Amino acid sequence: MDRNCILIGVPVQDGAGRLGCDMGPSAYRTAGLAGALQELGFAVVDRGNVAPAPPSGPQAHANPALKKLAEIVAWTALLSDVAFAAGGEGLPIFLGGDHSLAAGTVSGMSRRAAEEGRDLFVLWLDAHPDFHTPDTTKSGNLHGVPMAYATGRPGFAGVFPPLAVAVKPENVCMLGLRSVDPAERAALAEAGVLVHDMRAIDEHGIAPLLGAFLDQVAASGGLLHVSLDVDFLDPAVAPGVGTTVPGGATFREAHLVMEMLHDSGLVRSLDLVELNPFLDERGRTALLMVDLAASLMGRRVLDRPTRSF
Ligand code: 4U7
Ligand code: MN
Ligand code: MN
Ligand code: MN
Repeated sequence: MDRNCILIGVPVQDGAGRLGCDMGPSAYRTAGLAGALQELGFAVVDRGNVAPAPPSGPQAHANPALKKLAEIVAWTALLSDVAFAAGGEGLPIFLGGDHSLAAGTVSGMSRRAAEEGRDLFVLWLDAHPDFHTPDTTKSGNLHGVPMAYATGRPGFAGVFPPLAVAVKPENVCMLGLRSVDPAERAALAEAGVLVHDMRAIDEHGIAPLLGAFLDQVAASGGLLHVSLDVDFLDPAVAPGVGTTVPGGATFREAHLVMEMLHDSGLVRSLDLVELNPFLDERGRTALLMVDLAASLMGRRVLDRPTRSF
């Protein structure tokens, strides 16, 4: 694991259906992310927040439900370049911001991997697959499309920035799904994405499912990008999110995923997305996300700080 950690604030909220995700980067800083990583021995650079120039006007599309298309296209183009560059300098952690940011971070990291002659693998930790296209989304919220974009699904040509290197669908593992729209279900099956929904986690336990995927990444010599949506977690432990879905990952399931990721040594980049501090309770979701990031970066269970709320 790279010992240089690069924090990049991405205060995008135009991809989500409600306001508040733009405060995510501040909440992670307030919850002590940089200090937690420094304690683990990382050299941490906080680059502050990035933002694209505002678009000159709306971008037309046949789907009238689409919201803020021009804005999200601008974020995607910017973040793809930012991720490509930062991915070559250290381990970038993207502090969202809504999940539309992954259209940029995943596509940029995919280009970075190709530059190194390797494949990008993506671990997608989310209640949702975010596998809509601009044509199939009914809500029109573009945080529901980034993985379809990054894997090169049809429907983005001439709408989103052209992809330098598409992620192979068979290199994607989605863990924790429990809210999938019909169009997404069909597209996931057609593309051949590996999906472990909450029922699979209940039946088999999360460790063997993740372990098999990590073995596959290691065997192929790939780079691993992790995209952690707050709603992967059960709303009982992580209320600070716009899209709560019951039946999510427990505190320990989530930490175990992070601990296994650390032990694998495979992670090259991380998204922390969908935190909505306006909906949080005394910062507990922000603190949990920081703790999870610390577990991923090597903090052991017995070294966890004691906290009460
Ligand atoms: B998130 C949804 F309909 N599929 O398209 C949609 F259920 O980044 C949700 O995972 C998208 O939180 C959720 O609006 C996007 C809905
Ligand atoms: Mn998501
Ligand atoms: Mn989600
Ligand atoms: Mn969400």
